[in-house]
Amino acid sequence: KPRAAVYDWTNYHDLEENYAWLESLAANYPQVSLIEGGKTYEGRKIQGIKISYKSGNPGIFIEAGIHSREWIGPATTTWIVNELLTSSTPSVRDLAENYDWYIIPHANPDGYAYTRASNGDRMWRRTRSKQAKGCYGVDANRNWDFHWNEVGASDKPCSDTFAGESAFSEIETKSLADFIKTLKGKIGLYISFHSYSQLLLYPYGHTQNLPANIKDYRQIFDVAIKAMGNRYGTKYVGGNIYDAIYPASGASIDWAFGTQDVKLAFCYELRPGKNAFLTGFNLPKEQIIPTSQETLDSITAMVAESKKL
Ligand code: ING
Ligand code: ZN
Repeated sequence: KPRAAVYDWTNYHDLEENYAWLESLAANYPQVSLIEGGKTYEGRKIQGIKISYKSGNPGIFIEAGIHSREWIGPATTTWIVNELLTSSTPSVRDLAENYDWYIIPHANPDGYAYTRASNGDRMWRRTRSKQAKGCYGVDANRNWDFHWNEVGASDKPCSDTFAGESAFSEIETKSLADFIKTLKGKIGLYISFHSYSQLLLYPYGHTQNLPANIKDYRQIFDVAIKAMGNRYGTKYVGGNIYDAIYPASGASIDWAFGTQDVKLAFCYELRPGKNAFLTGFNLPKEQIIPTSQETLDSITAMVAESKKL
C-alpha cells in the first residue's frame, strides 16, 4: 500500500491510496475525523472526513465521484482537503477554521475501482450493482428520492442514465442520504463535483421552475464563476440545471436542496470545457493542481458572498 507521505497531486490515485491518505489525516490532525457515507454494493466503505476546528461552525458538504469516470472531482476534493489543513493563506484559514467540512471524495467507490482496474472500463459512470438484461449499475445521480425518474433519466437497465428500480435502490445513494440526514439543519451549502464542461449549476433539474431563493443563487453564481477565472482565466457559464445543461431528475443537489433544508446547493462541472469531447474525462494530470486552485478560489468567493445574504 503506498504511504500517505508520498501522496501528491501530480497524478490520479487508486481508491486505496486516497483512502489511506484520508486515514492518515485523521491520525495526524486533531481537527480531522473519519466519517462514513455508508457501504457499497461490493462491500467497500464510502470513506469521508470531517474537518472541524471548533464546535458550532456552520457546515459545508462536498460530494465528488458519484460518476466514477470523472476523476478530476475526487482529485480536486483531496487537494482542497489538503489546503484546508495546511494552507496559511488567510482566506483559506477562514474557510477551514470557521466552517465544519463534511467531505466525501468518492461517492461511488465501486465504480471508481472499476475505472482504475486493468480489466475494467475507464469510461464507467454508474454504480456496479447487478441489473436486469445482464447489465450493471445505476446512475447514482438519478437515484435520489426527489422527483425521482420524472425527466432526463432512463427506465432501461443498460442505459448510462438508468434511474434504478426505485428511488434509493442503490446502497451508495441510500446510505449516503441516511448519513446526510443525520446532519439535517447543520449544512448551509452543499457542493457536488462532476466533470466536464466548465459549468456551475444550481437547482432544479426536474423542472424549469426556479428555486424560491433564485436571487441568492444568482448573486452567488456570479461571484463564483468570476472567481473561477481570476487565476488562469478559466471561463465558466451555467445556471439552473434544466436550462443550463439538460433536464435531469433524482440528482443529489436537488435532493439536498429540496428535502434537507440546505440553503444553497451547487454542482461544478469541472475542466475541461465542453468542446473537449475526446479528452473530456481524461483531464491531463498536469491540470489537477490548476483546476483545484481555481475551484478553491471559486468556493472561497462563494462562501464569502453567502455571508452577505
Ligand atoms: N453531468 C451531470 C449529470 O448528472 C447534472 C449534470 C448535475 C445533472 C447536477 C443534475 C444535477 O448528468 C455529468 N457530467 O454527469
Ligand atoms: Zn457526472
